[in-house]
Amino acid sequence: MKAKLALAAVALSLAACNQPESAKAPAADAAGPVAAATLVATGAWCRPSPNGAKAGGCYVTLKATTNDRLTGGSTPAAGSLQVHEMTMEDGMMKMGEMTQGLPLPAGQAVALAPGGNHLMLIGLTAPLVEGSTVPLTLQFASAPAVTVQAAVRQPEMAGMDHGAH
Ligand SMILES: [Cu+2]
Repeated sequence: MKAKLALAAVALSLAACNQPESAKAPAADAAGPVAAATLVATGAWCRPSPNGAKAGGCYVTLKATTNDRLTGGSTPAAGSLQVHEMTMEDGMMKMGEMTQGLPLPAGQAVALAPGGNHLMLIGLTAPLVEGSTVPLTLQFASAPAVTVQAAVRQPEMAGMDHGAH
């Protein structure tokens, strides 16, 4: 249910983003340095990858100063880093790359979390080991790239995890 709401919000944001880029104010001088597109990334973490897994999920909370989009990234820990979304298809959760990127409305914290949008490390060069850290460089449509150190750990809300054991 939570994921559904998040996806609805994403759809709304996408609609809002369809305004032409040319509508942007041409001169930022008068407004001062506040106009610079910057991004704050907090609480980055990755799930430990099971033995032999070639992909892993990572999560982070992003807050942009101007309307922006998370378009992708890179990490030395894997061949590629993609932005994924979860969708419900025929009663099954499926994930896929957000080819348009993840919308980041100005001043709004956008959380990537288990069950919803996430960062996918594909082609892991080594297993993600609990207790280690993984550098993730995130790329945005407007803001300069940001590198975060993601802690590899188990999900916090273990009580909500009805995983198959
Ligand atoms: Cu994924």
